Amino acid sequence: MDRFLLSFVAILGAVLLGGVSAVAEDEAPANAEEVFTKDVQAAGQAWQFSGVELPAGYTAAITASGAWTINETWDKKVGAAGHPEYKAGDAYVKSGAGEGSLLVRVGDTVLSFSKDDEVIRIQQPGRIYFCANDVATEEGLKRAELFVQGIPIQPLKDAHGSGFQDNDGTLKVRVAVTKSKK
Ligand SMILES: [Ca+2]
Repeated sequence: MDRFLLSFVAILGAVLLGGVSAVAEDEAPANAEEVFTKDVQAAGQAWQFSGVELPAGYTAAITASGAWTINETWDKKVGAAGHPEYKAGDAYVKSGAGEGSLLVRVGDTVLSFSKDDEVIRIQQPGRIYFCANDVATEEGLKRAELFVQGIPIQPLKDAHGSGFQDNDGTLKVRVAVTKSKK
């Protein structure tokens, strides 16, 4: 009789535990958010790996804070949107975006911040990289190997000027990954 009762309690316990864990599994991942941060170096003429390889079916919400030095002749540091008045010319990594803006790359797609407090959302699967928008030069390429896990950015022919060499500081970039809403 005692043995029977013990077995019954054991089974009941297993059923209850099973039920609880099933509920937790259903609730947890739906809104779960995983956050990664990366200090992106202004001086790096390389696509700097965020640490995030976005799987299919997930969304990355990217925000940035802080300010970096992009051109020593400017009288100020700039944030993720780069210089408010200077738009990048053809020799820049991304022409048309703000000089010194934060660039985001996944696959062959390159996006730029146009406001310091913008949220850039990515759903394209793949590794997410960052870089400052500046002129890629031969000199900058020599220093690109300093950036572990980065993809060096080849200079355009005839690219000249101080490029990444006069850059300093970092932006703190936050990548929040969630399951995409169906
Ligand atoms: Ca520069």
